[in-house]
Amino acid sequence: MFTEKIIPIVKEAAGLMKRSGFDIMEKDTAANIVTSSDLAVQHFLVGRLGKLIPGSGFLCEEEDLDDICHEYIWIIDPIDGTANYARGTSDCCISVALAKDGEVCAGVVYSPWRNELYTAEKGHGAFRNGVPVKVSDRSFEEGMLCAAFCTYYKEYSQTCSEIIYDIYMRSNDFRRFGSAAIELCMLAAGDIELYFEMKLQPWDFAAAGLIVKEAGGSICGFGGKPLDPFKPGMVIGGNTADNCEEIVRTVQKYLSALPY
Ligand code: 2AM
Ligand code: CA
Repeated sequence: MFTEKIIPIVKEAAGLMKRSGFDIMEKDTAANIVTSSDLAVQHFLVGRLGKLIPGSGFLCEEEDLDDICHEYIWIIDPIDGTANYARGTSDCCISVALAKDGEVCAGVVYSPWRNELYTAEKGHGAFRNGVPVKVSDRSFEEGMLCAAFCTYYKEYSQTCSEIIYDIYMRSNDFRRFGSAAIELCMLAAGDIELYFEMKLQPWDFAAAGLIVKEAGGSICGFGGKPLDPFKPGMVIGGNTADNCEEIVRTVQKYLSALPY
């Protein structure tokens, strides 16, 4: 099993996520930051995971290592929820996915301050701290939605807010934790039921997307299309296929095509 080999490396990498003494740098916009810890965690993971599968490639958030012409590709977010991390709040995690021949086959999401380790291997179920998890059976009306307003692309925030409002008015409530990977893992574990993000990067959803599927949930892109683990895209999730499709339909009331 790949996850057994990935877990100790990810846990060791988490030791580089210091609570203080890291530097914060801006990327393309003031909202988009990176810390010295993101860079240290990514550097460590690339070195150690590359040795697990010699010849494997990498798609990572913090460095231009995009190199996806390989049988095995690691898709890595060294810290998902960097804004939370930089403020000292707990909702941040390391996300590592392994794709074989273009399909994600293993996923590990580790949140040290929530003390949650989510894992999945294709065809073998999903786990939180070693205990099997599955999605809840709540209805759409009882569902808790996680979504965000597209912080990195605020030109889409108005549309996002209309879609979120529409779902919110017909469901139980809405939460925004600030880490897509954690929110998707919460969907897998039955803590929330509904998920919508206008535009995520592959490293935000690759590992957690497999964890959702292995927990019996549904995840897809705009129009219900399968997600491409190497391309940015809209991410829609549901505890059931029906609830996922209801979000797909809701999105289509506001958007006839992806705006990017
Ligand atoms: P990141 O920390 O890896 O950049 C979707 O919500 C994604 O947007 C999150 O997974 C997170 O990814 C990023 N994000 C969340 N809150 C944010 C904020 N306040 N500012 C910028 N990016 C944020
Ligand atoms: Ca990140």
